[in-house]
Amino acid sequence: MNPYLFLAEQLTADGIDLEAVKAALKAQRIETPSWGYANSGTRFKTFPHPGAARSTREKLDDAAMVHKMTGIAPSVAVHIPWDKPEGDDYVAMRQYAESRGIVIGAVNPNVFQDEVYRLGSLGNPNGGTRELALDHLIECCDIMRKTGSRDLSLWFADGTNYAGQDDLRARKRRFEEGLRQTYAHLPADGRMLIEYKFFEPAFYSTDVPDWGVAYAFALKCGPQAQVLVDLGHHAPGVNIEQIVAFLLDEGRLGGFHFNNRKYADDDLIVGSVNPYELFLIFSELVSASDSADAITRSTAQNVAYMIDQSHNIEGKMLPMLVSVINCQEAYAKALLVNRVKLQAAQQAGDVLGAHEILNAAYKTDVRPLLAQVRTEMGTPADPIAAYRASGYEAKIARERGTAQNTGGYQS
Ligand code: PSV
Ligand code: MN
Repeated sequence: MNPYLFLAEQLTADGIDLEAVKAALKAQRIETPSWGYANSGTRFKTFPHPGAARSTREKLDDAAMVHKMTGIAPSVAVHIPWDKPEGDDYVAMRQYAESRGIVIGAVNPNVFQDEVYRLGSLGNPNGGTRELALDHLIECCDIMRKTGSRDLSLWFADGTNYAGQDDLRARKRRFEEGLRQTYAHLPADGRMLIEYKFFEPAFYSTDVPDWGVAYAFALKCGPQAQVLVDLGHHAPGVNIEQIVAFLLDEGRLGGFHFNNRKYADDDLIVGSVNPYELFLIFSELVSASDSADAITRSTAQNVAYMIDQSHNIEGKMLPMLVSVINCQEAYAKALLVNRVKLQAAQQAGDVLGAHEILNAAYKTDVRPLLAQVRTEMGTPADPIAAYRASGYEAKIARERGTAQNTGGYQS
């Protein structure tokens, strides 16, 4: 029997509405990052990859190919100034993306690379430097208007390296002020997503170190400010799905940066080390998108799902495709949780019964279901095989050669 039909029969018998699951999978959207298509490295070495994008246009071409293969990655996050176009022509950038069948997604300001930011940006003790940072953030709000982006995605490298280096309360106040001012410049329907990171590059104190601080700042700014959860930015053992649940319930979960953190930060393929965690995160999102509470429901339905990865030794396009597919598989499994039975087991205090219901969905092989969904969408049933067979990898290597720059950090 066809594996999809076999699975469909089983799921339907278990009370799962298969048509609703397929519709949700077709509507799933994962944003890829422009910086994931260019060369990047560690602090020690960059191993350039043949064919890696050398310009923003090439990054958009590659993102368009990922979308063509998967059908669920139609937008690209940009990093300014890494993606600053010639003559600041952001309208042309938007048009180029659209001509490739994709759109510009989140705008990521960069207030961490210039010499002037040695002691920070919005938290800098120097008022002139804070002004410069603010000007750039406001410029990015204008870029959002030109590119049609909904989200301003904020991450700050700010912090201190030594006790006594700066006044911690004063830094907090400077941040609050800078964020409030930025908020005032958001486009009418725009959002500000505040990303946290518990360490690096500052190692003694970090100005936005965890979700609680990001949440507090978001509350102070207003309803269009929400928290961005980067999976790479937690200490080992932190229960990320619980943070997700809390922020969803508070209406303050704005988006994700997907990746996998084994040692530190954000450069491994999402779901590669801990697919169960990714499933549990998606499970919270699926559960919230069906919540009786209107705020929780609309928050879940408006989450921006973004990948934040820049691969160093595994190539560029294939790891991005695998990342999108891992998110798709985790979401598919989360959609298969029998929530009626789960709730009944929870109410009955059936600890392991509830755990088993969740795990039954996790253990389902969703690949036949996804192949069917992709076929119905008119995209390749096996995106990886289709990409390998497309000749794209050889074509870009031939046309672009091997760029020597760490292009993820330059346009
Ligand atoms: C910082 O580690 C981060 O997660 C932020 O989102 C940056 O914008 C991104 O990585 C790219 O370096
Ligand atoms: Mn990030």
